[in-house]
Amino acid sequence: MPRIAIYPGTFDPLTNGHVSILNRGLRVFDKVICALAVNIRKTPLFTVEERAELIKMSFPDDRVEVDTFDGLLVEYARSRNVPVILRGLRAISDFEYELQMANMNRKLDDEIDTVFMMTEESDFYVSSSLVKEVARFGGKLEGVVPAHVEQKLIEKFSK
Ligand code: COD
Repeated sequence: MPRIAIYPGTFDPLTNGHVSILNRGLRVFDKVICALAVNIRKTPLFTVEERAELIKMSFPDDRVEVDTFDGLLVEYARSRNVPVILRGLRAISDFEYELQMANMNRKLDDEIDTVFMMTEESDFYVSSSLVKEVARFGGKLEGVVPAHVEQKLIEKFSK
């Protein structure tokens, strides 16, 4: 049986923090499904198609599948027959939110578990929201997001 995990998120846009978790996830799992949430509370800058394309450009091989889901994450995980959710942790502020989410998800389906990976030292301050703010004001994002993501941010904010 291949070991598969779902890595869910907004990915608006993909950052080097996400890339690191995906790369490290691929050392533990045979395949990672990067699941983009469609209907979220946040208003994304990038469309779901744009966000998916930016992930595929970084991970063109079949060990990373990019998919979308709408509604509850546990229902999506059940529909894919994948009982493992992969998440990244940066700081204490992440921990509280992640702990609540992991426990609520387990309450909804006790066969689904969440596996956490700690951020790398170089990425602990990286978030999609800060990246968008820096890009909006023309700041450099080298080493923070993949080059094709930086290019797309420049195009987005030059319109
Ligand atoms: N270093 C390490 N990890 C990082 C970094 C970094 N620099 N940046 C982000 N990450 C991790 C995050 O901690 C997270 O694990 C993952 O990458 C994705 O991050 P985001 O910000 O793109 O995604 P989120 O946190 O907005 O995703 C939230 C979901 C969409 C997964 C969640 O809201 C959800 O499941 N929604 C569906 C509805 C549902 O089921 N709700 C009930 C949940 S209890």
